[in-house]
Amino acid sequence: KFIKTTVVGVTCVPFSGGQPKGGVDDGPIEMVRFGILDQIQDMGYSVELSEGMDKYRSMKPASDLPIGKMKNPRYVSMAARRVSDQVKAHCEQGRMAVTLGGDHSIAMGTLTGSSMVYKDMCVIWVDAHADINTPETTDSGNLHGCPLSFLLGLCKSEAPFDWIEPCLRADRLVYIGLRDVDPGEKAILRKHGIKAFSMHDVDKHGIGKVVEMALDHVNKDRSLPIHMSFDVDALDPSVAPATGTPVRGGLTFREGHYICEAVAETGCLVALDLVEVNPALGDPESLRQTVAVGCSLVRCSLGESLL
Ligand code: 5AB
Ligand code: MN
Ligand code: MN
Ligand code: MN
Repeated sequence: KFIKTTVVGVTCVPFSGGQPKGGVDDGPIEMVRFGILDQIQDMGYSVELSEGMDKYRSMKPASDLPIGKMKNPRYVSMAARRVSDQVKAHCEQGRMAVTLGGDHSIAMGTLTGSSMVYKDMCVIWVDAHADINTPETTDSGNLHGCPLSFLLGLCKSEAPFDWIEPCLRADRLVYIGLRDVDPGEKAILRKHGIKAFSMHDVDKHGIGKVVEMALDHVNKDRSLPIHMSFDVDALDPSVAPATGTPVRGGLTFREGHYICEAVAETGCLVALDLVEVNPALGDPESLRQTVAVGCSLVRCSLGESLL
């Protein structure tokens, strides 16, 4: 409906500054090594890769003292701004924008980028966590737990994040998979009436019904562009063990894939993030399993299972 080419615009973001564990910056390269780019091409797409993925690491400022509770604020801001430019460029060309992370703070960039081109887009956030802490409510100070508060305009526009224009409406955001939400985040979700389908809802209704309800909430007529931001920790740790903040009781392999398949089926997907794969955590088999499932979710989102 919105995608104008058979080109997939892939942005690799080897970035870990939004949280303290090293290794998540190797997520994209591991997915590339596993063959994600060839796999996308084998589906009949061509791939346009954003340039200079090495730059993300070298952007790290020599000094980046916390601002309030926020850790690495300048580094996170600079990286997200670059991601934003790269994703925006893909969207402007009518390409499907696929971003491989990296920690979830990079969504500050992916969503500002896509929303500049698709002003009325909606967002499906698949995650164990709500990632909606403000610089005030965050306990950890890790910015991968905060991207949505910036995108929704819930915190004041201050340096170094003053370049972020609030670009998302609370009624155009829906969650699937939540099971570890901070008290401050629960208050924000309630206050703004943000729709969330937790694991309890997945148990109660089944994933098919949950995805249908989620789409009905943000995209009743299936007429709006969709940006899906998929945190691999939405999956159960038995399915995706190599991630920084695993939470038990998550989505099964099939439930995760069903979400991607159903979103692909709408024909509305314009941008996808696959984040929080951390190859440094766990044994080689955990790594292989997590990277493989990440690649498989990307392919399903691009319509692999549609005949
Ligand atoms: B992820 C926590 N809410 O703010 C915080 O992995 C966890 O991108 C955030 O979903 C998890 O630190 C961020 C406790
Ligand atoms: Mn998460
Ligand atoms: Mn997340
Ligand atoms: Mn995580």
